[in-house]
Formats: sequence, C-alpha cells, structure tokens
Amino acid sequence: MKTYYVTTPIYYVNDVPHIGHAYTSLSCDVLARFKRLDGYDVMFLSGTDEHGQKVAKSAASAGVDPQTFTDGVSENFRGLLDTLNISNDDFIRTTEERHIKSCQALWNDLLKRGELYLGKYAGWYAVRDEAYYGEDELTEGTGGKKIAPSGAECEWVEEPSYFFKLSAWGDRLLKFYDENPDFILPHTRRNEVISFVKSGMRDLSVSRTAITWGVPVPNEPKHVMYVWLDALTNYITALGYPDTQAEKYKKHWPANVHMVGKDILRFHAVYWPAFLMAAGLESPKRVFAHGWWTNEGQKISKSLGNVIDPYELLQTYGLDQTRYFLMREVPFGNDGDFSRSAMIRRINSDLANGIGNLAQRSLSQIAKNCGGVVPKRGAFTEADQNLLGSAQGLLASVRQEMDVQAFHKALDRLWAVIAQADRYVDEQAPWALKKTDIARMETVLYVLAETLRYLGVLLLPFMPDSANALLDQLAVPAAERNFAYLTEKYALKSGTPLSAPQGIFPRYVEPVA
Ligand code: ME8
Repeated sequence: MKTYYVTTPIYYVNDVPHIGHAYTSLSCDVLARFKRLDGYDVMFLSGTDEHGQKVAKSAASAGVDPQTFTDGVSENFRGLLDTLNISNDDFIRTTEERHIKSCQALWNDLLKRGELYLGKYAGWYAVRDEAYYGEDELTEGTGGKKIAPSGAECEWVEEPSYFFKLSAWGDRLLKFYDENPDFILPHTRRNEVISFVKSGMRDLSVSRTAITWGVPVPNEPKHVMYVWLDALTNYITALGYPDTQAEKYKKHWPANVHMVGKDILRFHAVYWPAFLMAAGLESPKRVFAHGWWTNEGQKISKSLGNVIDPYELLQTYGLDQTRYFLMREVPFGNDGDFSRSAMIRRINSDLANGIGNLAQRSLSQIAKNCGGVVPKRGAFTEADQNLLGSAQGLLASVRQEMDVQAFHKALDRLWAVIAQADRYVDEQAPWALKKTDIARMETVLYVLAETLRYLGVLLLPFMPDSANALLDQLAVPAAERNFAYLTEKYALKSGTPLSAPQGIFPRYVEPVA
C-alpha cells in the first residue's frame, strides 16, 4: 500500500494557540485527508514542544511548575485541533516517556559515532527563538541590545556544553539538496538555505547547563538537551524510534512532508538532516515552508494586541468557511494578509454564490421537477460531455497541485469547473426545457448532479462537513466518498431518492451593530 507521512511543527506551549498554528495544522490536515481519499496509508502527526528556556520562563511567570503548566497549555493545542476538525493520527508531547527515551537513544548513538564532543559555549542566544546566533547576524537595538534577524532579543550565554559537529556536514548537505531539488519548497526558500550552508557553519551547541527543564543528557547530570535537538526528534519518536524495525517506522520513515512556517526552516532543512545523516538515518523527503499571516496589513504581535484568535474566526464565519479562506486566499508559500473584508468576499462570492448556489439551483430543480429522485439520463450532447469531461479530469489535475502543496491552485481548478457548470446551466436553461422537452431537462439536471458528485468528493479534504452535506443530498453512499469512485462506473443512478435540498453555504451578512 502507498504510504504518506505528514507532520506539523510541535508547538511551544508558552502561549495560547493563534491563527498561525491553525494555518499550519490545517494545511497538513488537507494533505492528510486528500492522501487518505487517494488510497494512501496516512500517518499525520501533531503535538507540543514542552521543554526549553522559553517554556520554563512562561511557567515561572504563571507561578506554576513547568509540568503542571505544560499539561494545561498542551490541552489547549489539542482542543484547537479538535475544533478545527483536524484528523491527526497521533499527538505527541515532548515530556512523554516515549520521547525522552527516543532522544536519549539518538544522543547515545551520535556520541558513539563521534559526532558530539564536550566544550564550552560562549555566545549569543535568543530565548524567544531558542536559537544561537553569531555576532555577525545581529543588529544593535535600543539601549545597545543585541537583536536577532527575527527581531528577538539575544542574551550572552557562557556555559559548558556538548557540541554537534555540524561544520563537518556542509558539503554533504549541499550534495543532498542538489540530489533532491524538491526537498525544500518553495524554491525561493531553498536558495536561502543553500546560501546559509555555503557561508560555512559552526558546530552547534546541543546541550545546556544553565537550565534544567529539558531531556536529561545520559550520564551527564548537569546537562539537558538543547530544545531543538529534543523537538526535531519527535518526528521519529512517534514512529517508534529507536526501534527502527518497528512497523510504523518501516512504513512511514522518511516523512513525506514536514510542514513548517518560514521562521523555522533552518532547523528543519539544515540541522535535522544533519542530525539524521550523522546517525545513519534517512532524511525526510520534503520540508515545505509556508508564509506568515499579517492582520489587516500589520505584523501580528501580542504587544500590538492584534493576535487573531482562531476560535473567534470559527464562531463568526463558520468552520468550513474559515478552512476554505485560509487555504484559498493566499498562494501557499507566500505571506498573506488577513482582513475581514477579504474573508467576507470569499464567503459570499466563492462559497454562497459559487458552489452553494450551483448546488442549490440544481438540487431544488431536481426536487421540484424530477420527483425528488436522481433524474433520468438520456443521450449526452457535446455540451454535457464537455462538462462531465472537465469534472472527470479534475482528480488528475488537483492531485498534481496537491503533490506540490499548491492548495490555492487545487481550489482554483475546482472553481473553474464550478464556473463552467454555471455557464452550462445558463446555456441549457433547464427551467425553459421544463415547458418544451422534459427528457432533455432531466438529462441536463442529471449532468449537473453528477458534476456535483465529483466536486463534493474533491472538496472533502478542504471542507469535510460541508462536502459531506452535499454528498448526503446527492445520496452518495458513505463507502463511495473517495477518489477510487470518481469514475463513470460509479455515476449517480437515476431514480435514487434524494432528500429535500438544503442550502450549504449561507451568505455572510454583517451583523447590525
Ligand atoms: O517554532 N503566520 O513552535 P511555535 C503563519 N516549537 N504561521 C505562523 C504564524 C503566523 N503569523 N505564527 C506562527 C516552534 N506560525 C517550535 C517548533 S518543530 C520540531 C518545533 C506557525 O509554537 C508556523 O508554522 O513557535 C510556525 O512555524 C509555527 O507556528 C511555530 O510555532
């Protein structure tokens, strides 16, 4: 069986979940659902990143011990996934025993292979990024503060530390990128990574002695692991590492896609493959770095008080509407701007007037004029065949877009067929045929219903509830709601009783203040 492994980053539990977390998780969910419907054995992983200085600090300012703190916040992230209808197969927490064992096993292996050595770190560290920076990367902020390229404030750190021999892996990483041109997508980001590696890398500090909230380094009571070595390992922990003969590991490693925001690409595309190669393990097949959302043109930040609460979006606009907007509005990989007006425009033009209206006008005519059953199909005209041909061609073209995570383009393809179906209804005018040629009217409505079946099944990954509501109204059996059934052989059967049509996408009307 074909397999597919997709992961979200594991989220820091220092904060409440926001639109960025929702976005990354949603993109993975759409991929995972698509691949399941396409016959793959899918593993979809999400979780929380619970160690490190940043989380320890948040726990301290909340006045609770880190474990109690992380237990609470981790639940919020789990809750967000449920509310967004995310279909992850596992949820990993880095404080779990299975993960601590896995990190320690990887550590021991790297040590045994001579990839780690004990030294002393003296340099800059940004707690917000949990990242080390070289002097040359920093700029001067107010009061002489050192600022990382991300905007995070850095502090000077001096401590005994283990190092990973990252400097030795530059050439092998470059060779790996060269041999795997689609390892980093989008390609613009790939170039950034390659120039970072080409500029020469220092060895990486991978243990800390100034903090205690982390995975203990084996046989070194004063050291805990650097939080990124700990965090990245989650992707193999969940497959059963260190047991590389475990069924899940054999089936799903290397991962097909690690989905990440552009802010954490370096960790996934440089450090992670280097750790893996050094341990003699395979590197993932792809890291996709998506862009960042701004809010009405402004950078999202807690200090500006403009953080977008995903729960509020769902409540105001609806779950599937929000899922659709996030996947459609911005070319996946680019930065994007959230605005209420853009959200409302998408809901009203693409959903209510687009797929919603097409379904409603087709199904209500069937209910009124065809006795509430799937209409009788006569011989197909060229116009019928054109529309059905486009619907049948969708799977191949949508699949191609999904294989490069071009969600917006996949949706464009679907909406092109919706537009074609709208033109078809206008041209065929089944309401006029009702008076002149009932048999032809039935065929036209049949063609529309069958086109809606294709659209409904292909919309399942994006808007599972609404697409299922559409397929319910077409009486498509649950077992036939997957891509194997998108052929003529499983076309709707004339005479099948249909339930009374119900609107799927209402227009959004701004509440009166
Ligand atoms: O970085 N727009 O966790 P994190 C889009 N624990 N996406 C955004 C965003 C925005 N404005 N803000 C955040 C970590 N994100 C580490 C990961 S993985 C081994 C460890 C998303 O809680 C984006 O996906 O800071 C980003 O990569 C992720 O949230 C960072 O989450």
